Amino acid sequence: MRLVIAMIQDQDVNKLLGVLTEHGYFATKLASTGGFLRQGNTTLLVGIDDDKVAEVTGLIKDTCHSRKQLITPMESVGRTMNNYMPNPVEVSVGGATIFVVDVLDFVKV
Ligand code: 2BA
Repeated sequence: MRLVIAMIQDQDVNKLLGVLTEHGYFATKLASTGGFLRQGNTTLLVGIDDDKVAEVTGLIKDTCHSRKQLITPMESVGRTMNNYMPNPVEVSVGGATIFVVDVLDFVKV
């Protein structure tokens, strides 16, 4: 068994949970925060059989979109400087960051 851990943008969550459920997958949604932007995102946990990894990662890829976001560099590193206002920088966020890990044991009681 494998555990898919997917960090996605909040805007894609409802659609992706619908797609996963339609295809018969169980998922858990966790509220998370990106370490760089310090903004809310969503982490999904999806436990699946080994042979379903390609299908699940494909569904995530098809559903989650990349978006551009403007950030002020000093905000992202948590520093402040008087009278210094750096130009905003554009970063591309998503579609999704996906980890697939082996599951040693899976029990439902
Ligand atoms: P954040 O950490 O808020 O990162 C948002 C976006 O900022 C990233 O998009 C990337 O384009 C940029 N970014 C992040 N760290 C950077 C850095 N050190 N230098 C320059 N640019 C940087 P994505 O790569 O699509 O990541 C979206 C979210 O997925 C991340 O939000 C984070 O919550 C998660 N994530 C991405 N890679 C990860 C990893 N290796 N481990 C754990 N979480 C990760």
